[in-house]
Amino acid sequence: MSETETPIEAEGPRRCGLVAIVGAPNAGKSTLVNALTGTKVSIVSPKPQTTRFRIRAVVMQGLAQIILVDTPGIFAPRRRLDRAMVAAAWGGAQDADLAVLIVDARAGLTDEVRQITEKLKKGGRRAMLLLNKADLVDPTRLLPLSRDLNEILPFAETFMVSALKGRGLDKVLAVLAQNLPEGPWLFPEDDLSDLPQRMLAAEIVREQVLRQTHEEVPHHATVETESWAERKDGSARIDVTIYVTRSTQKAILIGDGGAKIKSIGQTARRELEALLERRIHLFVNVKERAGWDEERGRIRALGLDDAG
Ligand SMILES: Nc1nc2c(ncn2[C@@H]2O[C@H](COP(=O)(O)OP(=O)(O)OP(=O)(O)O)[C@@H](O)[C@H]2O)c(=O)[nH]1
Ligand SMILES: [Mg+2]
Repeated sequence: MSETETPIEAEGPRRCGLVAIVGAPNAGKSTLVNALTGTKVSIVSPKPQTTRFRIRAVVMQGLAQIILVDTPGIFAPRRRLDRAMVAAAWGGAQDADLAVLIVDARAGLTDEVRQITEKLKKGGRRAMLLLNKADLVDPTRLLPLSRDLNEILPFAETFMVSALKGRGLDKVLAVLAQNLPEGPWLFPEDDLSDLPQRMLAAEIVREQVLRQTHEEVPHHATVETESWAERKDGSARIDVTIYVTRSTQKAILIGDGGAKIKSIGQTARRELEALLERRIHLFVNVKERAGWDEERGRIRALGLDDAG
């Protein structure tokens, strides 16, 4: 190398930091994390309380490694499961270098959002505001919303984006990168997510439960991968169990002549094959297990700490 050539390292310092994405349920946190990483690391559904545990995703932006942490939505918890989810969300904000509060612009400044913003302020963590779903509202509504929220907590930055349409996200990445502390990267550049494959399989099945069933079923279902067997032909056999709390929920999940569970299994299998780029044989079981959402073991199986 000649003396005049600049090594890449000299272009600036390496940066690395944790950015927690927090907000009310259904604000679009997981959609945002998927859009920023350009891949599916976290499941998304139209129903609130889709994400149950923290998921880390790594995005490289120039010399900065942005470690995004998707968190469960923050709401008033009732069940043991809900308490553990909300605790995981606040824990994510506490551990982070930067918290991004994401607000559904169409829903606006709800009581829930106000409470989260006030608590975020008390935590004293550096915070940025991201008004999401800008595609659903008249642009004139964004500025007043931003002003009201910035009155409660003066945010270091306010973004207005559509995570779904991918609008405004380049700026988000650029600003996040600039605001991370200098330091070495914590993860290999291609280490996209910390979700183990067994968890991924369970999550993809749960996403279909959320999308294909309604009312009380989605929030009373949990999915666990029971076994994962590699086959000689390069495919894998995955056995998962969906636990529900009542026999009526089990009947809905199975559907007439098994039609519903078949449809859930088929869609999940296709999705898994695309994500893992291999053939998958997926076997889905449904079991009734009253009170699993109050059970320590089931909650720990989700990777949640259960202090309560
Ligand atoms: N129109 C529109 N819809 C969006 C946008 N971002 C997310 N959504 C939709 O909002 C719903 C909730 O999205 P999620 O990403 O699952 O929301 P979340 O905040 O992770 O929800 P929880 O995990 O339940 O807390 C889904 O139906 C998304 O498609 C957006 O920018 N525009
Ligand atoms: Mg989510």
